Amino acid sequence: MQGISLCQKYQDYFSIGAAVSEETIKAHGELLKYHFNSLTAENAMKFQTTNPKERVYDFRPADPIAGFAKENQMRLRGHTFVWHRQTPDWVFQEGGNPRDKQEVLGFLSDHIRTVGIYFRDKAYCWDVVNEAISDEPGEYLRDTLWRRALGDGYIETAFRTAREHLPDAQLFYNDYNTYQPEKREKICRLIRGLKERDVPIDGLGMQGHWGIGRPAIDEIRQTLDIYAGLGVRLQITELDISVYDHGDPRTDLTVPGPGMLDRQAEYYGKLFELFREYREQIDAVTFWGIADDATWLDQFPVQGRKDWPLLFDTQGRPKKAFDAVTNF
Ligand code: HAH
Repeated sequence: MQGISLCQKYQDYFSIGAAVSEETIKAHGELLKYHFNSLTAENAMKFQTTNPKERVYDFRPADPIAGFAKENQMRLRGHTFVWHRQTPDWVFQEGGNPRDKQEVLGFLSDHIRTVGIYFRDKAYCWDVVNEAISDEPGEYLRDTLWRRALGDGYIETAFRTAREHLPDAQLFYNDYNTYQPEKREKICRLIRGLKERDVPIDGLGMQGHWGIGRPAIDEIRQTLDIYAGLGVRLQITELDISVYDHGDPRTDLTVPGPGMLDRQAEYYGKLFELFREYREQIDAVTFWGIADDATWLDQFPVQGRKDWPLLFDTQGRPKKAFDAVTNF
């Protein structure tokens, strides 16, 4: 590898992360070592992977990721203890019948304790709760199986349990669409409420699954100003910039359409200029992937539609967007 290293260029600003799997580490090991100083397991540390059955824990998928991070002196983010997706059914029901509150509470604390302690010396922070806020107007918390089983207090319980076993980890709440004014209000309400009750929360993760030109840079700036006032650390935890506008009907592109990569580069450039301004608040910016050959956006929101949302192309070569974020 030669040329500018992304994480070196940003060493006085924030760490630069990538979401990875064992496969993408194999495909892009050298790129990762050269440009990134932090990792998140895209799936390997989620509930359904680490704790697929009652009392059964499996760290084989996560071990190579944690090992690679350690060998290469990279930081590791834990993702995620409590989420309504990628969590097995056995947690909430047995033989079709909902479990009672005490049982589910037992599983929650067993999970956080076992997984947390396993990664205690490896992960410096955890997304303790992911996506608990509702997207519905007028509704505060999302209707999830966790909430149905445990009531609104499950969020607080998760953070307190995490702190009990992980005295030194940074504990995060993580969500998407964090820039939308109504959702932003709800996120502020959640974090203020937790802090008022002395619940141990250290940070807010803004996922950052965005698109070219959306949200507007000013909306993100306003959002950062508001969250900066909460007294928690901020991270961009899952950044990718889709090349598609809302309502773009094309689903069969095999290479990016005309102008897409230029617009993407321009947006990425402005975004990182903004992030640099907020370096006092932002500790890390993590991309949800490494290079355009493997991205969850190939399946979301349109199944099978190729997307090119990252800084490196399908061959792992730096894109225009890379130049835009490193040219300062
Ligand atoms: C994120 N959700 C999750 O935090 C991450 O764990 C997953 O791998 C990808 C994206 C984003 C999301 C979603 O899954 C469904 C609807 C909207 C947003």
